[in-house]
Amino acid sequence: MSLRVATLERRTNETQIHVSIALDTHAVDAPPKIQVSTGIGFLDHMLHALAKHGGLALELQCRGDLYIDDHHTAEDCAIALGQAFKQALGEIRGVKRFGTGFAPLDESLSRAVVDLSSRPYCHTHLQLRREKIGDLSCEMIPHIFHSFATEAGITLHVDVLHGENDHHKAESAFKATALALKEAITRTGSQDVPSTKGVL
Ligand SMILES: [Mn+2]
Repeated sequence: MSLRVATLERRTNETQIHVSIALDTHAVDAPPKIQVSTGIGFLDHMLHALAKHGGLALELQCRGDLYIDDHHTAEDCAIALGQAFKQALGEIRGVKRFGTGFAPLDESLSRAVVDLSSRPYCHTHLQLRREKIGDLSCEMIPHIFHSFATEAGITLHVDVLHGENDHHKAESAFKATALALKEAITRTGSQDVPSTKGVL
């Protein structure tokens, strides 16, 4: 069975991104390589957590127009990651399709639910109160989930159920999403298309 991998370059006047992703890291002996460098420290931290707990190998480098602000870089990294994820996943066949993740981080608890539906939709309820965490604007965090879900072609619901510390809330949200994705992309061993319609 072929390993699910993708590499892509995404270049605009605002950002230049290289991303490589591998979904089947359990099939490889070495620990999955995760190297994220976006120029936004907290975004690196979140994408690293997403890859680590999603069981993904991920290389993502972005050179963006951070002299403007964090918007283009954060959005475009999420777009590129979503595109790479979709490309690596390929046809939705022989996978669980649905995934659920709960992740606490101290006082914060998040829930994420994923459907590899080919129907892009994203709901987020993150309860963030600060303007920024490090150099990442809090308003960009739901936008990252939306951009990723849209480009990946998945349905994604992410809720911070409770929490106090915004760093914890955001990190638990990414970890919960990672766990949900990891379950959804798990191979079932069959070649079945997990839909009554016969196609996803
Ligand atoms: Mn942290």
